[in-house]
Amino acid sequence: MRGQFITLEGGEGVGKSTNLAAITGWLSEQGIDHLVTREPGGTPLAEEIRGLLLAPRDEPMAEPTELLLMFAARAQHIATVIEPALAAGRWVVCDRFTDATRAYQGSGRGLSQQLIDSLAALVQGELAPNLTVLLDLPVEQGLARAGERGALDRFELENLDFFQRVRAGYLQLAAAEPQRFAVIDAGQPLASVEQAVLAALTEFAAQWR
Ligand code: Z5A
Repeated sequence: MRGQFITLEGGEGVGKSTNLAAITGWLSEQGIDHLVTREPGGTPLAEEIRGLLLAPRDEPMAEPTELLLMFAARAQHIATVIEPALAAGRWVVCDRFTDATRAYQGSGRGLSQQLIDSLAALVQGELAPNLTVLLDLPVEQGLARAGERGALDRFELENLDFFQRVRAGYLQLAAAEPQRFAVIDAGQPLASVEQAVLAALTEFAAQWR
Protein backbone atom coordinates (compact mmCIF):
# COMPACT_ATOMS: atom_id res chain seq x y z
CA MET A 1 0.00 0.00 0.00
CA ARG A 2 1.19 3.53 -0.78
CA GLY A 3 2.59 5.46 2.21
CA GLN A 4 0.93 8.44 3.83
CA PHE A 5 2.25 11.97 3.38
CA ILE A 6 2.27 14.13 6.53
CA THR A 7 3.41 17.75 6.58
CA LEU A 8 4.23 20.06 9.46
CA GLU A 9 3.61 23.78 9.01
CA GLY A 10 3.61 27.07 10.88
CA GLY A 11 5.39 30.41 11.18
CA GLU A 12 8.79 31.12 12.66
CA GLY A 13 9.75 29.43 15.91
CA VAL A 14 6.42 27.63 16.38
CA GLY A 15 8.24 24.41 17.30
CA LYS A 16 8.16 22.33 14.11
CA SER A 17 11.62 20.83 14.56
CA THR A 18 10.92 20.18 18.24
CA ASN A 19 7.64 18.37 17.55
CA LEU A 20 9.08 16.47 14.59
CA ALA A 21 11.06 14.44 17.09
CA ALA A 22 7.85 13.45 18.93
CA ILE A 23 6.18 12.49 15.64
CA THR A 24 9.01 10.28 14.45
CA GLY A 25 9.31 8.69 17.90
CA TRP A 26 5.61 7.83 17.79
CA LEU A 27 5.79 6.41 14.25
CA SER A 28 8.75 4.23 15.25
CA GLU A 29 6.87 2.97 18.32
CA GLN A 30 3.96 2.03 16.06
CA GLY A 31 6.30 0.16 13.72
CA ILE A 32 5.45 2.47 10.81
CA ASP A 33 8.32 2.67 8.33
CA HIS A 34 8.85 6.37 7.67
CA LEU A 35 11.16 8.99 6.26
CA VAL A 36 11.67 12.48 7.71
CA THR A 37 12.58 15.30 5.38
CA ARG A 38 12.20 19.05 4.96
CA GLU A 39 11.60 21.87 2.51
CA PRO A 40 13.21 23.72 1.01
CA GLY A 41 15.75 20.91 0.86
CA GLY A 42 15.69 17.17 1.40
CA THR A 43 18.16 16.19 -1.37
CA PRO A 44 21.73 17.41 -1.96
CA LEU A 45 20.64 19.59 -4.90
CA ALA A 46 17.54 20.92 -3.10
CA GLU A 47 19.68 21.68 -0.03
CA GLU A 48 21.93 23.79 -2.28
CA ILE A 49 18.84 25.69 -3.43
CA ARG A 50 17.86 26.09 0.26
CA GLY A 51 21.23 27.75 0.84
CA LEU A 52 20.50 30.24 -1.94
CA LEU A 53 17.03 30.95 -0.54
CA LEU A 54 18.00 31.49 3.09
CA ALA A 55 21.30 33.38 2.85
CA PRO A 56 20.93 37.12 3.47
CA ARG A 57 22.64 39.05 0.64
CA ASP A 58 22.99 42.63 -0.59
CA GLU A 59 21.23 41.87 -3.87
CA PRO A 60 17.50 41.66 -3.08
CA MET A 61 15.93 38.43 -4.35
CA ALA A 62 13.05 39.15 -6.76
CA GLU A 63 9.80 37.58 -5.56
CA PRO A 64 9.33 35.40 -8.68
CA THR A 65 12.92 34.17 -8.24
CA GLU A 66 12.10 33.12 -4.68
CA LEU A 67 8.91 31.38 -5.81
CA LEU A 68 10.59 29.52 -8.66
CA LEU A 69 13.50 28.42 -6.47
CA MET A 70 11.01 27.01 -3.93
CA PHE A 71 9.34 24.98 -6.66
CA ALA A 72 12.65 23.98 -8.27
CA ALA A 73 13.77 22.51 -4.93
CA ARG A 74 10.35 20.87 -4.50
CA ALA A 75 10.44 19.27 -7.97
CA GLN A 76 13.78 17.64 -7.17
CA HIS A 77 12.63 16.59 -3.70
CA ILE A 78 9.43 14.99 -4.98
CA ALA A 79 11.13 13.16 -7.84
CA THR A 80 14.06 11.75 -5.91
CA VAL A 81 12.83 11.38 -2.31
CA ILE A 82 9.11 11.83 -1.62
CA GLU A 83 7.51 9.89 -4.49
CA PRO A 84 9.87 6.89 -4.33
CA ALA A 85 9.30 6.59 -0.57
CA LEU A 86 5.50 6.84 -0.81
CA ALA A 87 5.46 4.37 -3.69
CA ALA A 88 7.49 1.93 -1.56
CA GLY A 89 4.84 2.18 1.20
CA ARG A 90 6.86 4.39 3.54
CA TRP A 91 5.22 7.29 5.33
CA VAL A 92 6.86 10.63 4.62
CA VAL A 93 6.95 13.36 7.28
CA CYS A 94 7.96 16.67 5.75
CA ASP A 95 8.85 19.87 7.63
CA ARG A 96 7.00 22.36 5.37
CA PHE A 97 5.61 21.83 1.86
CA THR A 98 3.43 23.78 -0.58
CA ASP A 99 1.23 25.27 2.16
CA ALA A 100 4.37 27.20 3.15
CA THR A 101 4.58 28.57 -0.39
CA ARG A 102 0.93 29.63 -0.24
CA ALA A 103 1.47 31.27 3.16
CA TYR A 104 4.91 32.91 2.60
CA GLN A 105 5.06 33.66 -1.12
CA GLY A 106 1.27 33.96 -1.54
CA SER A 107 -0.08 35.67 1.58
CA GLY A 108 3.27 37.07 2.76
CA ARG A 109 4.75 38.39 -0.50
CA GLY A 110 1.41 38.91 -2.25
CA LEU A 111 2.11 36.62 -5.22
CA SER A 112 -0.98 35.22 -6.95
CA GLN A 113 -2.43 32.02 -5.48
CA GLN A 114 -3.46 31.03 -9.02
CA LEU A 115 0.14 31.27 -10.13
CA ILE A 116 1.14 29.08 -7.18
CA ASP A 117 -1.61 26.60 -8.11
CA SER A 118 -0.21 26.40 -11.67
CA LEU A 119 3.32 25.72 -10.46
CA ALA A 120 2.01 23.18 -7.95
CA ALA A 121 0.14 21.40 -10.74
CA LEU A 122 3.32 21.29 -12.83
CA VAL A 123 5.61 20.09 -10.03
CA GLN A 124 3.29 17.95 -7.90
CA GLY A 125 0.59 16.66 -10.20
CA GLU A 126 -1.86 14.91 -7.88
CA LEU A 127 0.53 14.72 -4.92
CA ALA A 128 -0.88 16.41 -1.79
CA PRO A 129 -0.41 15.86 1.94
CA ASN A 130 -2.84 13.46 3.60
CA LEU A 131 -2.45 15.20 6.95
CA THR A 132 -1.07 18.65 7.72
CA VAL A 133 -0.28 19.61 11.31
CA LEU A 134 -0.37 23.40 11.61
CA LEU A 135 1.32 24.75 14.74
CA ASP A 136 -0.22 28.14 15.39
CA LEU A 137 1.35 30.78 17.58
CA PRO A 138 1.10 34.58 17.86
CA VAL A 139 3.85 36.00 15.66
CA GLU A 140 5.63 37.89 18.46
CA GLN A 141 6.02 34.72 20.51
CA GLY A 142 7.36 32.72 17.56
CA LEU A 143 9.87 35.42 16.64
CA ALA A 144 11.04 35.64 20.25
CA ARG A 145 11.63 31.88 20.30
CA ALA A 146 13.40 31.93 16.91
CA GLY A 147 15.49 34.97 17.90
CA GLU A 148 17.08 33.08 20.76
CA ARG A 149 18.84 30.83 18.26
CA GLY A 150 21.30 33.48 17.02
CA ALA A 151 21.96 34.52 13.38
CA LEU A 152 18.77 35.24 11.42
CA ASP A 153 18.16 33.91 7.90
CA ARG A 154 16.74 35.95 5.01
CA PHE A 155 13.13 35.19 5.99
CA GLU A 156 13.63 35.84 9.68
CA LEU A 157 14.75 39.38 8.77
CA GLU A 158 11.24 40.21 7.48
CA ASN A 159 8.97 42.62 9.39
CA LEU A 160 6.09 41.86 11.73
CA ASP A 161 3.41 42.63 9.11
CA PHE A 162 4.86 40.01 6.78
CA PHE A 163 4.65 37.35 9.49
CA GLN A 164 1.12 38.43 10.44
CA ARG A 165 0.07 37.89 6.80
CA VAL A 166 1.81 34.50 6.78
CA ARG A 167 -0.02 33.43 9.94
CA ALA A 168 -3.39 34.64 8.59
CA GLY A 169 -2.67 32.82 5.32
CA TYR A 170 -2.02 29.55 7.11
CA LEU A 171 -5.23 29.88 9.14
CA GLN A 172 -7.20 30.53 5.93
CA LEU A 173 -5.75 27.41 4.33
CA ALA A 174 -6.69 25.37 7.40
CA ALA A 175 -10.23 26.78 7.42
CA ALA A 176 -10.64 25.88 3.74
CA GLU A 177 -9.55 22.24 4.26
CA PRO A 178 -10.50 21.24 7.81
CA GLN A 179 -10.41 17.53 6.94
CA ARG A 180 -6.68 17.73 6.05
CA PHE A 181 -5.47 20.18 8.70
CA ALA A 182 -5.03 19.66 12.43
CA VAL A 183 -4.52 23.13 13.93
CA ILE A 184 -2.69 23.06 17.24
CA ASP A 185 -2.15 25.88 19.72
CA ALA A 186 1.64 26.01 19.89
CA GLY A 187 1.58 28.52 22.75
CA GLN A 188 0.93 25.78 25.29
CA PRO A 189 3.75 24.16 27.27
CA LEU A 190 5.72 21.78 25.06
CA ALA A 191 4.33 18.63 26.72
CA SER A 192 0.75 19.76 25.91
CA VAL A 193 1.66 20.65 22.32
CA GLU A 194 3.27 17.23 21.82
CA GLN A 195 0.22 15.54 23.32
CA ALA A 196 -2.08 17.41 20.91
CA VAL A 197 0.16 16.60 17.92
CA LEU A 198 0.23 12.90 18.81
CA ALA A 199 -3.54 12.86 19.35
CA ALA A 200 -4.03 14.22 15.81
CA LEU A 201 -1.60 11.64 14.46
CA THR A 202 -3.29 8.78 16.33
CA GLU A 203 -6.69 9.77 14.96
CA PHE A 204 -5.26 10.02 11.44
CA ALA A 205 -3.35 6.73 11.63
CA ALA A 206 -6.45 4.85 12.87
CA GLN A 207 -7.90 5.17 9.33
CA TRP A 208 -4.95 3.35 7.79
CA ARG A 209 -4.28 0.43 10.13
N1 Z5A B 1 9.72 28.86 3.13
C1 Z5A B 1 8.97 29.59 2.21
O1 Z5A B 1 8.98 30.83 2.25
N2 Z5A B 1 8.24 28.94 1.28
C2 Z5A B 1 8.22 27.59 1.16
O2 Z5A B 1 7.56 27.04 0.28
C3 Z5A B 1 8.99 26.83 2.13
C4 Z5A B 1 9.72 27.52 3.09
C5 Z5A B 1 9.00 25.35 2.05
C6 Z5A B 1 13.02 28.05 6.18
O3 Z5A B 1 12.14 27.14 6.78
C7 Z5A B 1 12.27 29.20 5.60
O4 Z5A B 1 11.75 28.88 4.32
C8 Z5A B 1 11.07 29.58 6.42
C9 Z5A B 1 9.92 29.72 5.45
C10 Z5A B 1 10.54 29.58 4.11
N3 Z5A B 1 11.24 30.84 7.03
N4 Z5A B 1 12.05 31.09 7.85
N5 Z5A B 1 12.84 31.37 8.57
P1 Z5A B 1 12.50 26.41 8.13
O5 Z5A B 1 11.34 25.53 8.43
O6 Z5A B 1 13.82 25.81 8.05
O7 Z5A B 1 12.67 27.65 9.18
P2 Z5A B 1 11.80 28.03 10.40
O8 Z5A B 1 10.37 28.21 10.18
O9 Z5A B 1 12.46 29.23 10.91
O10 Z5A B 1 11.86 26.76 11.29
P3 Z5A B 1 12.71 26.58 12.50
O11 Z5A B 1 13.68 27.68 12.53
O12 Z5A B 1 13.34 25.24 12.50
O13 Z5A B 1 11.64 26.77 13.68
P4 Z5A B 1 10.68 25.66 14.27
O14 Z5A B 1 11.12 24.33 13.81
O15 Z5A B 1 9.28 25.98 14.04
O16 Z5A B 1 10.93 25.85 15.82
P5 Z5A B 1 11.88 25.00 16.80
O17 Z5A B 1 13.33 25.17 16.36
O18 Z5A B 1 11.36 23.64 17.02
O19 Z5A B 1 11.62 25.81 18.13
C11 Z5A B 1 12.07 27.13 18.29
C12 Z5A B 1 12.47 27.34 19.77
O20 Z5A B 1 11.28 27.31 20.56
C13 Z5A B 1 13.39 26.26 20.32
O21 Z5A B 1 14.28 26.86 21.20
C14 Z5A B 1 12.44 25.33 21.10
O22 Z5A B 1 13.06 24.70 22.17
C15 Z5A B 1 11.39 26.32 21.59
N6 Z5A B 1 10.04 25.73 21.74
C16 Z5A B 1 9.43 24.86 20.91
N7 Z5A B 1 8.19 24.56 21.35
C17 Z5A B 1 8.03 25.26 22.51
C18 Z5A B 1 6.95 25.37 23.44
N8 Z5A B 1 5.78 24.73 23.30
N9 Z5A B 1 7.12 26.21 24.48
C19 Z5A B 1 8.27 26.90 24.64
N10 Z5A B 1 9.33 26.83 23.82
C20 Z5A B 1 9.21 26.02 22.75
